[in-house]
Amino acid sequence: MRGGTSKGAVFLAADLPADPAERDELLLRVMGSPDLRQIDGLGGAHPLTSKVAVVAASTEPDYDVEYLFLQVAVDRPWVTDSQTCGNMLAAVAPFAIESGIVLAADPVTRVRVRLVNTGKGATVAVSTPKGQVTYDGATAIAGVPGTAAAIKIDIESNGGSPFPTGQVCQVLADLDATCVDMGVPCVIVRAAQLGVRGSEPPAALEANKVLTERVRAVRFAAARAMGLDDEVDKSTVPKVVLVSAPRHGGSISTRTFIPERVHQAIGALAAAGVAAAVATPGTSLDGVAVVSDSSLVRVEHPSGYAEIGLVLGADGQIRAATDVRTARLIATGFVYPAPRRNEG
Ligand code: NQM
Repeated sequence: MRGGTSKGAVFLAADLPADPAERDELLLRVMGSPDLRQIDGLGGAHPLTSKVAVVAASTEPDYDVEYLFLQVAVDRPWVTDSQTCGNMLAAVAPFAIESGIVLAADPVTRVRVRLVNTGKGATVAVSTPKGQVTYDGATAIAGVPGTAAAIKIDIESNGGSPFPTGQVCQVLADLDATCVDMGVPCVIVRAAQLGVRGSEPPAALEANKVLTERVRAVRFAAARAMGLDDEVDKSTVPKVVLVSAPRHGGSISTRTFIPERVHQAIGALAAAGVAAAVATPGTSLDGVAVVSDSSLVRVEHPSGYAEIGLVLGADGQIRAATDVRTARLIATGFVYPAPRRNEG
């Protein structure tokens, strides 16, 4: 399925081995990793197209669905559950309806999803006229050709502050940095402090070795500050977001290291984190972001922009973020995993 600007394989949990090591070994063979082209599997040779969602009915009273996200590395024999993915979340909700986990309503079905990786929740509204999922519609999202049915995602902040270090701005690896977590931990730094404009194409940023070393250093420092695994090579978080002044009428311009490749757009939950920082005074975005309405933040990225709604409580705290994505069912059926390599 395509979910937002990502693509991956979506499985029922019951169809995969229960043992995580066995499951991950199987998923590497399903996706064709490790191999830069993923020529022998379903993967699309980029982290954004090498994703897996594992879906099950929830036994928790507040949720319908359990969604475990797994990132399958392209060039390494490595699968990690260190992050969730807001883009694939847009695919998980219609999948849960189509596989009978959630009963469809007419014309919209609200699916309450527990994000297993983070323990947080989201509500996803899927277009289901006459009780049938429809992927067709008039909504365009940047980074995806054409239009499709809108899938509205409400991301709960679960009451906590989005700033996990307790500070909205701090110096990390000699940079003014904001650590934020609206579902995917991010560290936000100004592109100018790293000697780049922040409008460069992803490939140019990936090829800049001086830059990528500094990005790695700030990622390491932020992982420590946020209490994450500081063995950054074993995790895909935090993401490093380079920000600069908006160029197309938005609130902020972004380029996001996820964490080695640069996103062609921006993650849905990463965008929610950037929006939270835009709406909060005193962050590393001060003097760069243009804030006209802090309840609707337009986050520019390499393919266009994402529009994030913020729901603020009476105390000014961020209660939830909303994002509109689309999804598409591309194929259903059987996948034939590549043979184990040591078996020839
Ligand atoms: O931040 C890519 C994506 C993502 C994550 C990544 C995501 C999110 O765009 O919610 O969706 O940051 O690795 O799929």
